[in-house]
Amino acid sequence: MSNITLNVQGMTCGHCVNSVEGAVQNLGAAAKVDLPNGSVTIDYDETKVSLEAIKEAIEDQGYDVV
Ligand code: 9UX
Repeated sequence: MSNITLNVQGMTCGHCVNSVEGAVQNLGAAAKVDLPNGSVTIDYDETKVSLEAIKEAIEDQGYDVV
């Protein structure tokens, strides 16, 4: 398992949290958004899903991974 914290721009409300966490969870990874901090902590199995796919899923929701 791998763990990483990404900085994600554009998350400002609870619906954003649900969108981002849901998109990552759909890939079989665990995500926890820290809204005040503008970050997302992700636990994932790198043999099952790539970090690149996780970043794309977040960006597809309309947020910028920086
Ligand atoms: Mo809330 Mo987030 O109205 O993009 S869903 S700001």
